[in-house]
Amino acid sequence: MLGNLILALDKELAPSTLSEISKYIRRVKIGYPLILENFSYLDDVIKIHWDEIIFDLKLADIDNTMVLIVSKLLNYGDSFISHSFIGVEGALDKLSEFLKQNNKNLYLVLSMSHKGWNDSFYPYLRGVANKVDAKGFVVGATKPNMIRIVRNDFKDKIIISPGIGAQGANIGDAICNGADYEIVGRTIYEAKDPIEQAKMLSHMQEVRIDECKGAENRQK
Ligand code: BMP
Repeated sequence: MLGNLILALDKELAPSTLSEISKYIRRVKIGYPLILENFSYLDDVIKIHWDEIIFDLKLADIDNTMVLIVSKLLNYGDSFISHSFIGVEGALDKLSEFLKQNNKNLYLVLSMSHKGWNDSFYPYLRGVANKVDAKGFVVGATKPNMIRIVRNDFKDKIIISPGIGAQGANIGDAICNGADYEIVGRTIYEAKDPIEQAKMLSHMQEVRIDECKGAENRQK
């Protein structure tokens, strides 16, 4: 069984290791650390068949600049993450239109996983999200209450959730609270045996989901 995991590839792993990991984790998220370290490594990443390659550039700029940035990566990925606080007019309107024209997806950040993120802005971000046709949202796994709120506000959107392991959230908990995918970085790429770790996490996630969904069904 394939888990609902996304590998945050913030450091290079040997292509052969990555290829093995892709048997357990079918989605990968790539951000600045990897792009800046070795752009040509992206060619190795895209040779592997993934269900989705997500570029995490946390875009936060005017429309023209964001379109120029994503244009450079259209051949490498399926989806792009942008901040939502930049608003719609002159920013997300053109970005989402451009991505749609190129058959790419947009994810918006609605709540971050770190302590300093201020969720009192959420009503504003929700308003922005309602005006943009995004595939889904980023909501930290360290904030299960925010996952529940976003899930309730956006029933048909995909929620991807970082913060498992290194940042303290337990595998499976974000999904049990309404997320679709859990994003894991350091716990895998810094493990002694990243392949075994990916396999184990995928299994642990499945067990945890069975547990909570089973309990939910028993309550019904
Ligand atoms: P790690 O599992 O090593 O903590 O990595 C989490 C990944 O998710 C990193 O790539 C980080 O930039 C990203 N991320 C996050 O941790 N919190 C957020 O709120 C949004 C993110 O994209």
